[in-house]
Amino acid sequence: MNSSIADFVECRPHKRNLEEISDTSDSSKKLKSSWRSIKNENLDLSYMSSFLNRTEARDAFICLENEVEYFTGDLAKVRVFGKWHDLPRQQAAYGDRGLTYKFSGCTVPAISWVPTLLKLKTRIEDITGYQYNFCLVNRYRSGNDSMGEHRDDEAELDPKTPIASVSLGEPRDFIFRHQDSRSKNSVRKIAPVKMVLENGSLLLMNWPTNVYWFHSLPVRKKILGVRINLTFRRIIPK
Ligand SMILES: O=C(O)CCC(=O)C(=O)O
Repeated sequence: MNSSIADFVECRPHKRNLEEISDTSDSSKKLKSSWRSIKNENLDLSYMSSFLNRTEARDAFICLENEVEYFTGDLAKVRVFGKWHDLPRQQAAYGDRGLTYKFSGCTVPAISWVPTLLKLKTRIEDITGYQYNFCLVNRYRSGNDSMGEHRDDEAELDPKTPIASVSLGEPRDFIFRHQDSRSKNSVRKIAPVKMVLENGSLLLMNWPTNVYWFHSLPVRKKILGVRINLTFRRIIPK
């Protein structure tokens, strides 16, 4: 692949970052401004809109279109209230050897890393200070494809390692809703948190966001373009 993804020079620590950096040098100011912090009751997100510049994002998108093999057959289906449906998007799972991923009642072994995912994983690890061993790839063919409301709170995930979500291609709305305020009849009225995940962006869902908040990527009929999303996760090895 093009070397631009590999040749990153700006490594901005996150685990050690925002609160802990107290000096006011130019580089420190730049570092602070590169992350946007989004907070609400038990919601803690860090968002970097230009994790990848335009060229890097385009290169990564093209490479992933060549490298990623999406699930077919039964793995491309989802069970909702006991009935099987086609997934409203394409999906694939990559990771360290021997790791498995639980998916709608099936256990799927992670495929070995492909070069572009490995390069992006390394860059995220350099920036954040966290280590990742698994990546779920979701490909949205158009605005008709979507992801239903859910929490990433599986027991096998290390809860203290933020899920790191990279977006490539078409920008899409992303919505968080608090568990106590998900229906019209909910006693508590907590406003949803809405954001747009831009091309080349990185979103960290920090603990305890996935304990209390559900997230979804709704249908947007007017959107015609493709979007690829990568969620890097840390699965606790058995
Ligand atoms: O495509 C997205 O940004 C949503 C991904 C997501 O919610 C997930 O992988 O759990």
